[in-house]
Amino acid sequence: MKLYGSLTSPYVRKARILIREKDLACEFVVADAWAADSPIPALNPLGKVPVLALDNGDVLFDSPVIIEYLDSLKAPALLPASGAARWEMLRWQALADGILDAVVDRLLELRRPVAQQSSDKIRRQEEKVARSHEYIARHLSNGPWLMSDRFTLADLAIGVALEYTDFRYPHAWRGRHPRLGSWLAGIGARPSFIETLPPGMEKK
Ligand SMILES: N[C@@H](CCC(=O)N[C@@H](CS)C(=O)NCC(=O)O)C(=O)O
Repeated sequence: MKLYGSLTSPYVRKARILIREKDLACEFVVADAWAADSPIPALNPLGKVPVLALDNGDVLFDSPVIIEYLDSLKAPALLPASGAARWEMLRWQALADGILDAVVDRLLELRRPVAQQSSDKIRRQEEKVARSHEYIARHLSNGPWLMSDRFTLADLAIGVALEYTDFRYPHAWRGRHPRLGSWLAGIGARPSFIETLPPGMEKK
């Protein structure tokens, strides 16, 4: 099994963290989706990472599909197979992925020539992030986990989304949500998170 992706993509990082948490045998192939000679479009017509190449020749994308496949390989499940908890967990993942989409869209807009940037678009993405942080903070439990009594996909996905906010859209959100900041410090201390930090964010 091979996971294709970049060291900075948060969608790829979700899969890398799950692989590390479950100690799965999977080769990580560093591939840049944007490079002219990228192998990614031949594997995924959408031209996006992550891509998971299975040993039987099948190829899976995108990250929620890859997460669900990898999770099915070894217990304990980080995503429940059925019931209300499954839908709640998938909602957390959808929220996390939505934060990633908003931070990526904001970043791509800021990378355009200044004269072509839309301040409306940037503000709209920043509002999505702010509302989502507020939502997560409001739904925090008193313990270390968002759901259940152990680490789950909810913690994995939201932890990645908040650290990606720090990476690409650093701002003082902890001042508004100090408990969320403490929660993230706990999740971010897991070896799976530390070992997959994007270059430049490594903890000393
Ligand atoms: N919904 C996709 C998003 C993946 C995604 O946007 N990946 C970015 C890297 S962070 C990418 O490959 N972008 C290349 C492109 O959009 O052409 C997923 O969850 O896998």
